[in-house]
Amino acid sequence: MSSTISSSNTPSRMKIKPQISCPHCWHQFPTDQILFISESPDLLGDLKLGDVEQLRFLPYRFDLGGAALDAHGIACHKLACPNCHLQVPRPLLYTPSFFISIAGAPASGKSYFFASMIWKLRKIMPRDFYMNFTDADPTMNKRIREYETKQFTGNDDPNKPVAIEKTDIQGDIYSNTLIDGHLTLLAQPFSFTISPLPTYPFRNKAELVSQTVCMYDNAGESFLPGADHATQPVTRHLAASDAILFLFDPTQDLRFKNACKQEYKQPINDPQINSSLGGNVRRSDTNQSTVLTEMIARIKAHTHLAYNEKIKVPLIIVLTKLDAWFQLAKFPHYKKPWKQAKNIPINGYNISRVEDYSLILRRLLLDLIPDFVGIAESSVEKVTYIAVSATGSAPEVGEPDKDGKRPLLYRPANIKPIWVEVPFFHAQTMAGKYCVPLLSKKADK
Ligand SMILES: Nc1nc2c(ncn2[C@@H]2O[C@H](COP(=O)(O)OP(=O)(O)OP(=O)(O)O)[C@@H](O)[C@H]2O)c(=O)[nH]1
Ligand SMILES: [Mg+2]
Ligand SMILES: [Zn+2]
Repeated sequence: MSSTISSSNTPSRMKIKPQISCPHCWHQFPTDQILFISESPDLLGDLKLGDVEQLRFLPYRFDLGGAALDAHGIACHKLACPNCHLQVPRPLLYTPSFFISIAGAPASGKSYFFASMIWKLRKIMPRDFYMNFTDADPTMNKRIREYETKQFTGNDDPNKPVAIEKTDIQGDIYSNTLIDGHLTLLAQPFSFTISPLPTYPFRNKAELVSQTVCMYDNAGESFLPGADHATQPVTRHLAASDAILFLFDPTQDLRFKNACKQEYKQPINDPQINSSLGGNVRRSDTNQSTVLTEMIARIKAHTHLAYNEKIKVPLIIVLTKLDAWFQLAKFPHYKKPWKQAKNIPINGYNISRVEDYSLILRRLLLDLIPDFVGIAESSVEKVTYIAVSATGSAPEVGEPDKDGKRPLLYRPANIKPIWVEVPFFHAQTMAGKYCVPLLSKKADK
């Protein structure tokens, strides 16, 4: 079967991996157990997914091009996990996977950040690193494409104010399936492939840099204490991830907000800090230190770590909404952390610059919320602090909606993200993945 899958639309050089992890249920299985999704309209109904889904099957007939044939002789191309029956993006068969969890309290800025990060990576990877960053499966990434369109191009007019809606705890970014006979709700992964462009200078490293990245955007409520259930393991990706981005929102922390008010000479124009501006500002009722503690407890429980053992996967604390509290950070500058070095023909990632900023942010957090730093660093081996802004500016307060609430809105033409791609590069580097070349300290001089 392996040779059959490789023969159709994949360069012959790329070998099929012997084992893969499902990005929905994290079940690891030998690749020759992978199922196909039938395409004949008469083969509706699947044992695990219900009546409206196409039947999943283990093929035994193939056409001359190597595509699996379903019971009605129709060639099938989509693949599915043998455990949960959900669709597995094809590039996962050929390239190493890299799983990233995005965690954080409700309204901490996860969805805006996720959309900005992906939007920027699609641009920066080909332009600055000669790598392609693209959807592993466009249908599975429909939601993130919608976010990107809304946030950056606008559906018709880039000057028309828009908002990304709050992530729901149910709906089309979740899938219901039967696992061990129980109806189970799983979070939809978003997956992307990274592969070198023909202009990539290190062709012999092509296999090392190629990968499929899977990420998750949950509702903040799913990270709150008490929300982790065996039949709704929507945040179990935390235990399977190669890196975790925990989003901390300074505008939701009273100590941070007070420090901002003291630091800024003029009134701050963000309704999330300055309540006199009005607007329907969403906030988490649960303290963000508690959300971090809960996340750590879940990872330890599901990876069977002892209470005193530290988590080994890197943790990036992403401080969001930097535009609202930039002055407090007192950065000397905030330049992008990569540049063309003399000794390499493409840009190199300046890890030491990111670490210098991380120290500045760590000091600020130690001053304002030392308990948060304590929780992170006593439980995780590698912690880095990175400040970002998904939008680059404050939201404006819109006209009252039908419920009389005034929404927070952005005009796509005005959105200018700051450093949103850096947590991704850093997560990869910290996890020992070769995605972008590193700039040596000497080259940075
Ligand atoms: N000033 C500023 N506000 C932001 C930024 N990113 C998001 N926001 C605001 O933060 C609010 C919450 O953002 P979301 O991305 O929806 O937060 P979330 O973490 O996905 O929330 P849930 O889906 O409820 O978990 C929105 O009202 C945005 O206007 C930013 O970079 N700067
Ligand atoms: Mg969200
Ligand atoms: Zn699965």
